[in-house]
Amino acid sequence: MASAVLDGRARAVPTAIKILVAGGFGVGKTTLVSTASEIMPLHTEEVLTSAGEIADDLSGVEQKTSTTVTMDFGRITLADDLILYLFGTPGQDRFWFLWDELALGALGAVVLADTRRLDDCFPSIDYFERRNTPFVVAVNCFYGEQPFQVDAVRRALALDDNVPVVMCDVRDRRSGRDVLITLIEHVRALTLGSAHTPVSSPS
Ligand SMILES: Nc1nc2c(ncn2[C@@H]2O[C@H](COP(=O)(O)OP(=O)(O)OP(=O)(O)O)[C@@H](O)[C@H]2O)c(=O)[nH]1
Ligand SMILES: [Mg+2]
Repeated sequence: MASAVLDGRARAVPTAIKILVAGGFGVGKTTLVSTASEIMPLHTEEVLTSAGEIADDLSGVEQKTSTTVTMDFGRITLADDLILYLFGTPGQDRFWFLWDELALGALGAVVLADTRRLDDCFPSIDYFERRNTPFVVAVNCFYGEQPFQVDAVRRALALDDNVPVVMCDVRDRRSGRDVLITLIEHVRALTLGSAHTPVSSPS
């Protein structure tokens, strides 16, 4: 291929991987895709109206004014040879019908959790467990606070020992990137059956 060889030097064609960013309503999925993305992210936000007050629990995110109605989309280059395409799911239950389409071809998932509403991430965890999709649980530390330890979250969610649980602040680019690196290393370990293959940074 013409683009694969430049000036006589073979150039690696990057691997592109589809990743889902899931979790309960208002847990920070759109924020994670936005801060991590190196391109202008695509959002499908609609304004929350009083009609949704019964269905949408805004406790802890009272300042939230909009919700994702289809998906978020972003891209991040994790290494010279590794690009992730990020697909954020909608958080409201009534958009579950979109999940199978969004999950098609995804190699892994981030399940965001908020320890004030931990139950909200069970449907996402169940979904990925049923599909055998590798996932990590990332606890979004709202206001930088996180009263629970990783082990306590793991026990509360009844996670297998091999499922990584990490703390993060989705408003911080580096933190979001670290979550994605943890996921890729987890996917690699499961695929290769090996313990740990670090992701090398782009030069
Ligand atoms: N203080 C604080 N606010 C946050 C944090 N993460 C997200 N937020 C806010 O919480 C709200 C929810 O964030 P979103 O990123 O829209 O959440 P979402 O999971 O995409 O929401 P849905 O698509 O409606 O399910 C927004 O108002 C964010 O600004 C955080 O770590 N700290
Ligand atoms: Mg959203």
